[in-house]
Amino acid sequence: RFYRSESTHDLLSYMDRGQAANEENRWTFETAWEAANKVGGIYTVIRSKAFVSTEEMGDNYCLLGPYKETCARQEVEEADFAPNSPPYDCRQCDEKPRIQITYRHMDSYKQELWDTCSIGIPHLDVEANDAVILGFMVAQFIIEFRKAAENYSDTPPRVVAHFHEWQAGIGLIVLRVRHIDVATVFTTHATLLGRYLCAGNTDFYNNLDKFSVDEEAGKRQIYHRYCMERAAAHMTHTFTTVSDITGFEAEHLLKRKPDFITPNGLNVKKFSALHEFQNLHALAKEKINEFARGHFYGHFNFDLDKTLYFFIAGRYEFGNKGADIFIEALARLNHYLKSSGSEMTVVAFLIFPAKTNNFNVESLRGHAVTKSLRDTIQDVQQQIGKRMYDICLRGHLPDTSDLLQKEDTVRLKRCIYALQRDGLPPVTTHNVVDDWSDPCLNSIRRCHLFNTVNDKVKVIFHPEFLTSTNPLFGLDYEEFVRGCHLGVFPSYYEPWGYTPAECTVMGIPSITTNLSGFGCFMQEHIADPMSYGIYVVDRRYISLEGSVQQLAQYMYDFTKLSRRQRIIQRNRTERLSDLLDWRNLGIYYRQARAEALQIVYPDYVDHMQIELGKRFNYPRPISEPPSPTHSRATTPAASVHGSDDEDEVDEEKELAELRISDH
Ligand code: G6P
Ligand code: 1S3
Repeated sequence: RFYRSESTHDLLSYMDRGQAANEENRWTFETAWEAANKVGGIYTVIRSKAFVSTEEMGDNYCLLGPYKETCARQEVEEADFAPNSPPYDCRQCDEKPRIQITYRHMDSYKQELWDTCSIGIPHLDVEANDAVILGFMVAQFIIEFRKAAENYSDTPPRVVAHFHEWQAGIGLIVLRVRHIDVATVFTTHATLLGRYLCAGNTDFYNNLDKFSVDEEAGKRQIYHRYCMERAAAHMTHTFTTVSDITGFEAEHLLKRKPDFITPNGLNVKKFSALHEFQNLHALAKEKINEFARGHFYGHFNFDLDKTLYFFIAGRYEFGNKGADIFIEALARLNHYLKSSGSEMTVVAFLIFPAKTNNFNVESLRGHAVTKSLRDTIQDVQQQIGKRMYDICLRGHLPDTSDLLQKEDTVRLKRCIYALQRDGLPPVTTHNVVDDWSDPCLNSIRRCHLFNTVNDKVKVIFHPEFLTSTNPLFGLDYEEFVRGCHLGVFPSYYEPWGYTPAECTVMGIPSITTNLSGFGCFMQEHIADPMSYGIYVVDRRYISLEGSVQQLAQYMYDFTKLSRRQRIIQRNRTERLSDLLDWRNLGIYYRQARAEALQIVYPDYVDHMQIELGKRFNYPRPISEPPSPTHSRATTPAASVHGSDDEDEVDEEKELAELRISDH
């Protein structure tokens, strides 16, 4: 049900930078705990959507969130309100904004919640207390703002207050119980109970209609949070979730079916030349190669030209994010590669933030010794160059013995000795706190993935998110993703799943599941996701063992692709970016707001009626699929666009454009 207009121009025509909104005195306030505060996926939703939100609403769009000093320093440009001009200055009475009245009102806030909604919030739940403070401050701000907006124009103000997830839900509840004349939207990105139930080995999807929700919430001591979430979902004018699968979950666990599905988009960067993102892949991969040289020093017996980088990343929810089946499938992949005599090596990264005591010495040492070798070689190279120059100037051809002198050999020997090590290359880059109970490390141990020279699959657990200041990689997350070959995200609980979506817009193939919002969305809109580099593991209709086998097989098939096939596949993956662009997907949020406005202000007319419900389908790619035929579950290779001959020509064009040599 993805809407796509005939031309981007039509689609963007309502994006007038707030002109219409300003004339109509229409405002949007969006509130999230993760606004400019990086915790998880909602941060990405808010941040990546900001561009289209302001393109549509201009200055009439405002984001609200908790003030976190360190995040604010990095994320927010402070600015003063321009005097006597909108946006309205709510500081009329005091020097400081009035909304700064905080914790001392906690008891009265909680009393109000109890009196109006019978929600009792225990004293010791800090996260819930923060949610109460944020909620009341936001509500108070919007109430003040609304009053001020009445004097601004002859047109009465139309305010949409949009709240994300339970932590922001109190703001919505307060506006509703105080009967404030604003239209409300509530979006849930995951349900509290769903996340807890899935993390606890429950057969979640087959029992969704059977859970006794109050009891389950009570058992997990989250009953009050659950009440906050459920009250917000019921009191809002329009309720949305990020995917059909979460909609289904909400219907059973929150007892309200969403009015809209608001799929998550990204702010897609378009390159002017097709091969530009391919070049970026090669550049970033070289940096990962450098990391691999350092990490595996002393056991570096594999060819980087025949090495593939796979990775999993996300919030550290071991089972929910599918790290359990990833490690299990890696062990099988190791076996397949060994027993088939494959030339390929796979280095698999697991990036999940966990508690650590910094980098471990072995990892740092590896990078120090390889750096020292590199520096020595550079120095020797320079010396050889000088010597060669002098000899040639004297009219002779240099002899190799004149060039490499004894002292150079000694220096190089010393470096080579330093490259010897007693133990194996570590499976983690950090000292993990309580590493005996860490689920990733335990699973790696159980599967015997110890990075021996005989292993064709090497694993590296990096228990920290990547930043460009990281001393081991020197890459930020985006660059790292570009340099990898395959993202593997076999989640069990994943309302949307930004990680595979990010891979897609960067042209990196990925593995997802039919239990993730993203995976289902792709299956719905693409005729043959696999030929676009989107592999969907079945975690819904087959056994756990079946899913592990399927995942291992997908990864194994991927290792059999030639470089040429990988390049073609990356091109195809990148072609899907439009599907995930907020310029296209932002429309759903817009519709959810329009509907809320129409409920509260029946005379409100949305002048830009946009038809939702048009289904856009990506056909099979125009050329032969890059996957080995036996791995392809369903599709014959036939083209939907023309004859096979034409397809071949297109494929040739594609390759010619890339100017690659076939390996
Ligand atoms: C990009 C570059 C090519 C390079 C290739 C490596 O396509 O433009 O020059 O050969 O990446 O691909 P691989 O899948 O082996 O990392
Ligand atoms: C949630 O964040 P998470 O990683 O805890 O919200 C994200 C944004 O909607 C979504 O992509 C993800 O699946 C959810 O799980």
